[in-house]
Amino acid sequence: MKTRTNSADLETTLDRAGLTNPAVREYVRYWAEHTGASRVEVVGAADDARLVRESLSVGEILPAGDGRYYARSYAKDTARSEERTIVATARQRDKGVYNNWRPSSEMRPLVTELMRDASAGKTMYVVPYLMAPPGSPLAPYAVGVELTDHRTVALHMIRMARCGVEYVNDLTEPGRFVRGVHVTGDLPNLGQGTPDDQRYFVTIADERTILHYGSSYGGNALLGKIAHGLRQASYDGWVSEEFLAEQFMLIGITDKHTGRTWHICGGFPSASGKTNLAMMLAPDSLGDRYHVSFYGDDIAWLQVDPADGKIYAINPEFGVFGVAKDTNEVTNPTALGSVAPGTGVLFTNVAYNELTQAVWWEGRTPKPPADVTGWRDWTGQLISERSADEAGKTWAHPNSRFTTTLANVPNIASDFENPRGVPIDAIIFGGRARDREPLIRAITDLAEGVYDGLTLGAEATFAAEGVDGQLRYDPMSMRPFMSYPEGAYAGHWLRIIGAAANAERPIFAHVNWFQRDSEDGHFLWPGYRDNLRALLWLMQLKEGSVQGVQTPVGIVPAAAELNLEGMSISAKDLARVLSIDAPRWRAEMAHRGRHLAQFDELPEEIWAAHRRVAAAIDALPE
Ligand code: OXD
Ligand code: MN
Repeated sequence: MKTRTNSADLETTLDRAGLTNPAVREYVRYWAEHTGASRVEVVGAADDARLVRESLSVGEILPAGDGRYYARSYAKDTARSEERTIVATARQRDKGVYNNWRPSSEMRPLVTELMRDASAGKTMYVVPYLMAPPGSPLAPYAVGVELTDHRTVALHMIRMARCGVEYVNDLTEPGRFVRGVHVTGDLPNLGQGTPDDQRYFVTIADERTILHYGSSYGGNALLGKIAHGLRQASYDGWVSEEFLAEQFMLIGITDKHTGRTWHICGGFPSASGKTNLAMMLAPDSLGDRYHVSFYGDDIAWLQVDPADGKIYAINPEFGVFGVAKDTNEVTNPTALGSVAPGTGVLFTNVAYNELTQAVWWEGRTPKPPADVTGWRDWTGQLISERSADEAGKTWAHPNSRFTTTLANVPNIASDFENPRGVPIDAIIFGGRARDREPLIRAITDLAEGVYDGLTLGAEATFAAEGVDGQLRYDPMSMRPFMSYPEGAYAGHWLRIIGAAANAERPIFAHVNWFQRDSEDGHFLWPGYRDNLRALLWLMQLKEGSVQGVQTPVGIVPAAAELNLEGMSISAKDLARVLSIDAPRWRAEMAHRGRHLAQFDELPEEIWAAHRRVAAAIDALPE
């Protein structure tokens, strides 16, 4: 018989940890009793070294060289599960197209029951955290406490959020924190991906409660990041009418000659190179003049400061939970620097060499290590014992990750902890489009910018989802994180960005680094560091030093306006990435009309923007 925490021990534990907030203590008491955990431990950043030692000693993590660690997750638990993720509230009118809404009266008892005694025999780690730089005006929305019965999840949280009792002890309103409960469950018996799936990842947004059951993979188990940082925060931002919470990267570009820094944030659907862009360095030929600094690769919260009428953004996170696949010296040297020896990085589901403690993933080098001695794939199988049939299997899981704190990123901005955030000059959207979308098109009208974000999408692949050339729309890259109806979401965007003073309003742009030649398939634009050239043009356009060429879908650069120093591209390819393909755009407009029509109460300004763009495209010559 497993023992559960006894209440006197629990009080002593909370006292010793210095956890004084009475509402947090009450919450811990309830869930410790309900989940049947046999021990409770309060952890924060100061406990990291000890937790690492304990995890190493029982083999939950393995050493991956000096100050680097490695973990495998359960083989059927390797990705965020969108189908099992639910936003629940008491109000049917919160139901949107993408938020998988269910009544909280149904979901709370259901998940609570699944969690009953489900942590028996385990330790419940209490992780108080703050999803904001300390002192931020948005800090009241950023306080949370995650309870988790998985030590590796606590290690991830310490890398991804600011963690410690100091973030909850002195709240003006002690009960104002997000309550996140993570119970792993019996992973081999949860029917992942079958009709009997037992997993539930529920954000009860109007109660600021997150109940996640049935996974220990980061995307489902790090409740501070996606569930709080995006779903809960976007709901809070809407209800309070104060801010936006978006799946956006955030960078700064400094002109070393003038000392001016521009800040750009933006959304990209998965697999569109968002982390590579966020960690971009200036091309060598422009490096003497420009410096790119990193603020964040995945989440930004935006609000207007009435004092100066500017939009300010913070990255609420404290770390990077990046996809390892294809990360190498060319695609993202900054990411490699941020997982160097001594960084405390935690790799998940990459390939691991048990003799040398080296790690490897597809795309790290063109070919896997030639000598397979000691190498195991992400499932733990020795590569040397693979059968002929298994030879084609990847060594790392395609969604394998590295988790490292922001301070490890070599070009982290010196002011990344500024509580006020940084003023935003531009908001960009971009997908991976093999034709139609030019390199960059700038949008100066607010409604057209929001409309562009709402019609953002990723190209359907040939194999999977449907019609070639048609996008899988992913509004603002928030489709998996939408917490309230899309029509209201559009209205909230118009209100928040519209509250900026006219002269301070960010410019919008849509970017695409992925156009290909229709005959031989080569990429028309070199990408990676050279992408900075498009963003520099955007900043010059905003400041009026270039004019660009007006098209129905925005302003594109005149070829001579792009700084191409030290870069090679043929005149033909350049002309192609700066042109608008009228027939392809006409087809796209019809898809967009159907996409937008799904959303109830979409503001008239968005429909008007759609009609304006459609009419201008119709007026283009064939
Ligand atoms: C995601 C992530 O799943 O950031 O989008 O991990
Ligand atoms: Mn993300």
